Amino acid sequence: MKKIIKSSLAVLSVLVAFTSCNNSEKTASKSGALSNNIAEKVYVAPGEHDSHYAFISGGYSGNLTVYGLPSGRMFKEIPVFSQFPTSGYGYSEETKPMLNTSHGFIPWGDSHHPDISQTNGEIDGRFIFINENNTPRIAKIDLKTFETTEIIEVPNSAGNHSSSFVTENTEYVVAGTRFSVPVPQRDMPIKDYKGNFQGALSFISVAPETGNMDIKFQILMPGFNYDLSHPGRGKSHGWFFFTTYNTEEASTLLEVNASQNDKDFIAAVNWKKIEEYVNNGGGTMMPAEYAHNVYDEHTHTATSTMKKEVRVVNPIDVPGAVFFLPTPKSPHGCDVDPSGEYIVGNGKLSANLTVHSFTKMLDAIENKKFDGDAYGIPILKFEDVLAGSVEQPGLGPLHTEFDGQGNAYTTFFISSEVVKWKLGTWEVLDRKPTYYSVGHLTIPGGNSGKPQGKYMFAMNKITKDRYLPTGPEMEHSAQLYDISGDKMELLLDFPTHGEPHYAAAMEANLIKERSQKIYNLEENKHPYAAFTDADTKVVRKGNEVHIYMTTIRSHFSPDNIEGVKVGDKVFFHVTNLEQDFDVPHGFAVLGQNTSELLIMPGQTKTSIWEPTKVGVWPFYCTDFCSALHQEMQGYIRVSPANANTPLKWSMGEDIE
Ligand code: K7E
Ligand code: CUA
Repeated sequence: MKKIIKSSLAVLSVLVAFTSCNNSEKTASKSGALSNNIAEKVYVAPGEHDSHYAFISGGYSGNLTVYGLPSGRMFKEIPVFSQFPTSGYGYSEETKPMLNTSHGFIPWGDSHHPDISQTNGEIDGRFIFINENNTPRIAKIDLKTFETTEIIEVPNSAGNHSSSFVTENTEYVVAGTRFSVPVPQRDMPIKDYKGNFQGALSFISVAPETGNMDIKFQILMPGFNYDLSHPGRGKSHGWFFFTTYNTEEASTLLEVNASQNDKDFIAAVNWKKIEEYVNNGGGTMMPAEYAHNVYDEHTHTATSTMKKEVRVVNPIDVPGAVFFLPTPKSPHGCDVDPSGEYIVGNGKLSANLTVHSFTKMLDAIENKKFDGDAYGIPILKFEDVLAGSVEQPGLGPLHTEFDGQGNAYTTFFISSEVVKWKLGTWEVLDRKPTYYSVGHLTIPGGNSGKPQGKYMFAMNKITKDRYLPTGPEMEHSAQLYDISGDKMELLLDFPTHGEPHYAAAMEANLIKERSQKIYNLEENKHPYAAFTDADTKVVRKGNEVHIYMTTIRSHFSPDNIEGVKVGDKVFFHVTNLEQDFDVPHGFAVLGQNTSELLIMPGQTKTSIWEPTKVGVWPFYCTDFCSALHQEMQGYIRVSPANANTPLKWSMGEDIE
């Protein structure tokens, strides 16, 4: 045992050493000298628009950022799993329920893999989904409004990483567990992991019209780590593929103990078969607790419902539904080419890149050519399912994307490069260094049946020396390549926010025309909305004070309020009466123990203030909205707890 540990650590340290010297070499050589027409290729003249949107995960920021391609300009940060003071998301009363979970209110998340909804295997630009790794959740963002409109928690899961990828008609958004855990959770010795923990693969249905999410079923798999996943497409539509590592089922020192097996598996799941089984009453309902949070565009308010059970399926109860494809050395990315024939397993510690054939897999299954089983799940023979391998393409492969012209692009973390290779012949066609240590890469539409192979961008983990230093940490960096020719051409470096893991990208046209400009005031069904000056009022209910307030350039109504007392809970319900594109108003009051509000045209948002001090306190608009923005202010008087100051409010005259 000791020996194994020592020799494995030695291998790892060599790899680490390789990483660092490789980096410094590139630093020194300053390669990446660009030909002089490069600037034109990324130049988007003032007032012109980019041709593509890129949605880049924020990793530990918990959010999703929106960029333009080819310019690399950041347009927006969409708050998803993290409170966001910039817009008041997760602070306003209306949005707090979005962050509710079975563990209570969780103001932070770790977001990894965005994926855009599809119709017939093509990106349709309706929704974008993204997973939360730490407290397992899947979110849906509506691309009409760029708002997070639904979050569903995933029970029986832990480290929700092989997520959130969608099937070719968005039938399901799939979420697989990275960490196996006791199911259901219970108090047990960690050393009894092997054979007792389980890995849940969740299939979350997406309603065709509304997009509403619901967990249709969970497959309870052996206690491996399910790292990444991809849906079959075209001929393999109806299947889903998951890479696994730690088939050793170790619970400690995984860097060594989970690197023992020569091969781990790709799990191939025939979800159509399981769906049929479930539709006929198969599986069992299991008690579980998980939050389902939905944002209503008309009340501008989210509600959180706690669900009480989930349907689970034991894979060995559905013969012919789940198989294991042996895949070398702790594969990370699991990528399926646009035709659906090739399944790439990116074995992190493997010298070669393994590609499985869907057709061969079906043949082997049909002829029952099994090589034993793991916990009752048949294992296919490596040679029987192998389509081919790319020989020694680089070190530390992580992820692969496709250009739709028969080529694949794989990132290599350790040798810091993107390698282009040909599907079918497995020959390496080109390689380009990245600066440095690349994780994921994205080609617009690369995760669909119809990639648009013009641009590719690599998301790099280390940035040192590419930009001006910003203290010990630098924002991660993305690099944009032109892949329309035979050779990849580096066009641009641009910083990204948080830690980008995956990104989804698409042509701008599909989103741009449908983007919503305002919320229609007539459709505002918020119970505390005020639409005219006559609707504005202040209502006391015990120690709660509800202020129905409106805002329009350049005043609040009311803007003078008296009769509030220390110990009150003051609700500012602010309706933005504007019906013009891009004219939000802000709201904040001195000493408020939360964030500001940013209220979109036609929207109502609520902020709670619990004044602790007697005085006359100003509030104001936080968004510079007009020439008289600085005049957009008001006062609220706070009297002692035992005072008899009558409740009064006004605008445009002195309070009498
Ligand atoms: Cu960063 Cu897909 Cu979470 Cu690989 S993962 S890099
Ligand atoms: Cu409204 Cu500034």
